[in-house]
Amino acid sequence: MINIALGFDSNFAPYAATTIKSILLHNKNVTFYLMYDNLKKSDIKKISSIIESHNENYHWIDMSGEFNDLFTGCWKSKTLYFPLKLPSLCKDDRILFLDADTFILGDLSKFYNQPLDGYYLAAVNDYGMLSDLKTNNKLKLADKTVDINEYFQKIRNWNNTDMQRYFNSGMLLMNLDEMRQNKVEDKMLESLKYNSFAFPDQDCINFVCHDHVKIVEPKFNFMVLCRSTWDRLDDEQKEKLLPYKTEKERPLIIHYLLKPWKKPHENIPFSKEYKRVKSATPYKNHLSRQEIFQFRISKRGTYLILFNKTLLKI
Ligand SMILES: [Mn+2]
Repeated sequence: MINIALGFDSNFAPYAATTIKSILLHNKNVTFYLMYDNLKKSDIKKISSIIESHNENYHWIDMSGEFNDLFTGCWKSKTLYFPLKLPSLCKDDRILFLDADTFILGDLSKFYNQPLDGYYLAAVNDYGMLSDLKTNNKLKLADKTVDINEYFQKIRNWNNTDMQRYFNSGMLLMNLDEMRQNKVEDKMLESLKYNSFAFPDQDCINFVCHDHVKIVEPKFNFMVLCRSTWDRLDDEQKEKLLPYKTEKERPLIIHYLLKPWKKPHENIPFSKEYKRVKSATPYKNHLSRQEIFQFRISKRGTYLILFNKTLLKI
């Protein structure tokens, strides 16, 4: 038995449906915990029908009263806070939380059932963030804007060694028993009152769980990065990730930081497969704003996309 949680609203329903479909294609005995806010009845119907067609189980969890006044940064959606509530929402011993921009390429059961004794969760180091630390990018906090290094070193007080254990929150294999025993949910919700987090959910979970996380291989949350972030990675890191980037090897879980529905598909790993799986859902005719029309001239490429067809590419 595998418990899987997602959190989303109607804007993300077509992509959450694709994540769910990709799970169902490779896995049996799954129970979904679907946390939602601002979701249309038609989305609930469509996604329920996907899961029912595979004879698996689901629970819809209405989160509309929760997290109303919190900072959501450029994400503009409070759905990012939903995983913090999982220790009380799911009574089972563990759950796999996945962002709705992830895509599953295989059988999750071995990964799901790995030993987690003494850990609150298993997650993947955020190598994209380590790359961004080499820049002077600005980060938006609730009340001000700060330099990325100033934020992590001075405000969060996390040095370089700490950052090697800083994990991405798009994939969290949560040991719910251990979290409940240590009142981790209360600690996370409490920490939101006294801290200004730049990456609200991710930094809050890192803040509370930092010393209790099992860091796992990047193939369990292979983050697809934009080109400049990729270029700044260490050689060792690039070598590890390249087989997934070039589709020579299949990661178990892809996390599309760069969205296949926003960029020309051919530039994004496993995007053909993503497109195929999306077209096997009730959202097969859905197009994002960028798929309907996109025109770009730059050093990195010139293209015109109209109704999901690349008409011009240089
Ligand atoms: Mn994500």
